[in-house]
Amino acid sequence: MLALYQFPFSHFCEKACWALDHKQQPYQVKNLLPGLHLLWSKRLASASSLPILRDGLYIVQDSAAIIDYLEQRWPQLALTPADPQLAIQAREWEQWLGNEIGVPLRLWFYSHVLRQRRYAMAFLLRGAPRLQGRVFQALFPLIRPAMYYKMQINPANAAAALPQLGQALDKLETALQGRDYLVGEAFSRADLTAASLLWPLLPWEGDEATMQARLPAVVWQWRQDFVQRPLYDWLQGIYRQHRPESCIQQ
Ligand SMILES: N[C@@H](CCC(=O)N[C@@H](CS)C(=O)NCC(=O)O)C(=O)O
Repeated sequence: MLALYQFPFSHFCEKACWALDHKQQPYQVKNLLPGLHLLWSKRLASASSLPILRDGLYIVQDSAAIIDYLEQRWPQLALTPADPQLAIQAREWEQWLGNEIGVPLRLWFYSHVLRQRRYAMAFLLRGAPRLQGRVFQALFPLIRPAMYYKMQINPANAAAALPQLGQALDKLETALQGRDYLVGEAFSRADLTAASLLWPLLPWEGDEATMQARLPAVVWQWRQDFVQRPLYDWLQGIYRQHRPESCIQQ
């Protein structure tokens, strides 16, 4: 059975989950927490980051590499366009979206959410096993600075992340004007990447009020501006049409 080691709140992990669900491959999910995840990731792979996919003896780290692996192993329900030029475009989008949306959104978001313990816990402990959650809470004073360090969160970087993100969202929105999909005429890994990296902006547990209660006011306000954009309609539409039921086996 496939196993996915992930953070249940991470948009890069959502990308890998979605790809597995798209391929209709049952898998076990191992939900981990920041800091404590090192016990697994360091043992399994060369770097520390999640998601990591285990398929028997094969270990695949990084969401793009996971999609490549799934494409090779189960070519049906393809996520990479068959046309080589379109395949290059889809991969370029995927990389660009990770760098220009995934990373700055995360940096700016955590710069606010980690500041106050109650927001950090409300976000990071979603879906966490109880015992792990207790250990995490006890270790949080040590884990928080490590997270700041790992994501290079400091006031200057956090301030720079927001305009970088704004420009990237403008570019993405422009590229989608009059189109359903980023590359060619069909859903591909480019759309899956864009939508999953914006997934934290969809209502948590499908409920706006729950989301608002768990976010610092400044983040909630930014998200409320985001939902006015045509890009938000696209995001909702892609989730509605292309995000299948999860086939996770717990
Ligand atoms: N390029 C990687 C990025 C993955 C990534 O940044 N993962 C973060 C969570 S969103 C992580 O595991 N951070 C902890 C660490 O690197 O030890 C991918 O697409 O999988």
